[in-house]
Amino acid sequence: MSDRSFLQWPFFEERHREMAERLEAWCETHLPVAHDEVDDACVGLVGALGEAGFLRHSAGEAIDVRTLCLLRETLARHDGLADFAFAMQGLGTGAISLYGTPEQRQWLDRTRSGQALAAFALSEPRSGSDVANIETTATRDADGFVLNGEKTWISNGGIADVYTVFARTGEAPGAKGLSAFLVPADTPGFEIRERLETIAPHPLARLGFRDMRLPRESLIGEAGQGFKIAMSVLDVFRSTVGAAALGFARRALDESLDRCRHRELFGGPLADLQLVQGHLADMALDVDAAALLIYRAAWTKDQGAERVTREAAMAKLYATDRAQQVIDKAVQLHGGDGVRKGHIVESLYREIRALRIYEGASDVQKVVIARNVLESRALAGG
Ligand code: COS
Repeated sequence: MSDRSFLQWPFFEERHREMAERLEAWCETHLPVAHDEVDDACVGLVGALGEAGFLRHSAGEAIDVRTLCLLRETLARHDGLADFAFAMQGLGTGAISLYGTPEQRQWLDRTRSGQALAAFALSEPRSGSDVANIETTATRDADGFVLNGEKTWISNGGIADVYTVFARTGEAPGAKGLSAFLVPADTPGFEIRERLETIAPHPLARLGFRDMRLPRESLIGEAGQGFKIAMSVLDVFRSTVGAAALGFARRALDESLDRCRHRELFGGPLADLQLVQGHLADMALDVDAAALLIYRAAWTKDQGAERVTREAAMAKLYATDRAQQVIDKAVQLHGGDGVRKGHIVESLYREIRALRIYEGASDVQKVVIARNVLESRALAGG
């Protein structure tokens, strides 16, 4: 059983602890699922998470970030694909949760029940980190907009029923000329141009929009506000990426503790060797420090902070970078088993890598944190 003492930290309320217990019991009977066919596995996971009621936390008027983080870290500890399936329902509908009209919000009933899959389409072949450089265009016509362009690295791309798509509407150059749109997958002009395979298989695709006609009502929030909408959605979900990394790291630590207690070497358990203890200490420290940053960011947002850009960036940067180190140590402590295909530690090693890239690469998080502390210093008149 994984260390659960963190649930007693003052960041949490009784409802969080109850949800975490219920989820843990659910994970023990439902996870992991087979990953041979990732599309089917994801659709099945979304259905099962919806039926069990957990997806209701993924979207809505008041998103509770602590609940999102607890869900992601617990699911990730049991099965990376289950975490992915849950996370995309939230990220894919985040803009609707925060800025959607009552009509747009009807989609939330379907994504929260697990009947519809959602996706967040921001990245493009020439604009991943540099969001202000988006080239997909949404041109106004008499009835609404005409969408043309391409998106890539889109999670749930190819299996989602609804996409949040960011495009250039041209109110101003750069970041101030973007808008967000709600795009059902069955809209004529929607193309799945390529399915993308990665080291840890997840449903991913490159998508195209060819002369796609969108009604005026598909605009989410105001025209020209797309960059801020994208950033505020990422502010909510970035700490949850850290939480997923934390779940992977906790699992790596748990597996390592079992291994080191039971594997005999030089006449005693591996855990008796001081160099091994050094690794275990580093791993435990990284796990707790990451958890503190994540739940600090989540708690701050849940207290009503308008922006948690710095807290969320710190949580994502630290938790994903340190989880990579924790998992690398776990591989080392497992010896040959650590790199054997199908071993849990081998799959964690593949799962963790993308988290330092997506939803704002580690390098971008450093830029965000540095700008934030410099700005605070300037405001303080230092
Ligand atoms: N919430 C609300 N508004 C925000 C914001 C946030 N988190 N971050 C920036 N803004 C606002 C700024 O205040 C600014 O508005 P004003 O000009 O009115 O002050 C505007 O948005 C532009 O911001 P900025 O000048 O910082 O834009 P940049 O193009 O320099 O942004 C970074 C650069 C790198 C920070 C941004 O593009 C980013 O986060 N990139 C990573 C994106 C990402 O996560 N990609 C992965 C795709 S999802 S898998």
